[in-house]
Amino acid sequence: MRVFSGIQPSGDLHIGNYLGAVKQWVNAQSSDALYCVVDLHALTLQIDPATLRTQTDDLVAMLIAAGLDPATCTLFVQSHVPYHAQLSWLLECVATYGELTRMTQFKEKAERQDGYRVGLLTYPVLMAADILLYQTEQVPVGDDQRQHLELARDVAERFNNRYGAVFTVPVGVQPPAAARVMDLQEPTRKMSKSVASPLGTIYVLDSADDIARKIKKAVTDTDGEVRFDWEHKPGLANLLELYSGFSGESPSAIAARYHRYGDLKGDLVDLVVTELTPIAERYRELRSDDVALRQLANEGSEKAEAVARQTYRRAAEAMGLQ
Ligand code: ATP
Ligand code: LTN
Repeated sequence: MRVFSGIQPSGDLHIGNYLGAVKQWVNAQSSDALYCVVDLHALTLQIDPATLRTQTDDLVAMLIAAGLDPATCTLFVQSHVPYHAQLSWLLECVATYGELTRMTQFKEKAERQDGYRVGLLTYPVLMAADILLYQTEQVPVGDDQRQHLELARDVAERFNNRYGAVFTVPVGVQPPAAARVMDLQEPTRKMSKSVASPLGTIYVLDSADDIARKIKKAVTDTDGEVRFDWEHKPGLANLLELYSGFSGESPSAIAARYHRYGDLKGDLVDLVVTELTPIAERYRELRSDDVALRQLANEGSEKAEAVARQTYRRAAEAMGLQ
């Protein structure tokens, strides 16, 4: 089963990224899985060049620390493989302006700034290129990427109908719990790398003390009943989803075992700290050797490029390029 997914080096990894995406990637890794640090996507918003460079190395190290094994799967950096940008252009001539302007994430991000970049609009086409270059069957992503994935499927089908069967049509896969982790302080907004919310976001590299403080201060409600109910008790539902993401038990089964918010929060702190502490330790080791890290990423890029080249050539020829 060919698996592909990507993540932007746009800030520190939080537990939403970890549970929604990275943990699924680790479980799905095989010689047929490719995972990509999508640095080209990070250019759609303002980012300092030196920061982008550092965050790309940070994220490669973080993904290995979280359990991706570069000897098993292919881990690489998007801009190292030129076919992503090249196929993206071809697909921009298949996707329509109307479908891109309808993307929720584009509308939200464009609203927050003046003079937003064209790349913010065309970003889902680049994402489609990422996926389609590898004849991907499954794309493990969080819930917020569903609409972008649907676009990738539409573009693949339209291309195949118009120019001949070149692309596999991919499907998105979400984890059973924690596919959309919400901000701990504002449980109606998703936890996000690029929105600063110091108490609302738990980072994978947070200290045990910070994790405890953030979970203890997480917003709940005043009725005091432990029950899994997103509509009426979003803060508590979010904590139950997190608990489920870390333990594998279902949110309702977890809720049934607790009577007090404080007890639930205390056990959640232990679960999170136990899983994240060894990741942070491995991360620090890996990050202390830049040369070895870059070497691993370069090897991944070579493997990816060999696959991407073939699909790109087929797509270009099908469209009439010589
Ligand atoms: P940004 O705020 O810069 O958009 P992000 O935190 O949304 O960043 P991405 O790099 O866009 O992170 O996403 C990487 C992966 O993490 C994607 O598969 C995405 O669906 C998933 N993801 C992001 N935020 C969450 C969340 N709050 N809950 C679950 N999954 C998430
Ligand atoms: N748009 C995604 C990141 C991303 C991605 C991909 C995910 C870029 N290319 C290909 C899956 C497959 C996001 O999380 N913001």
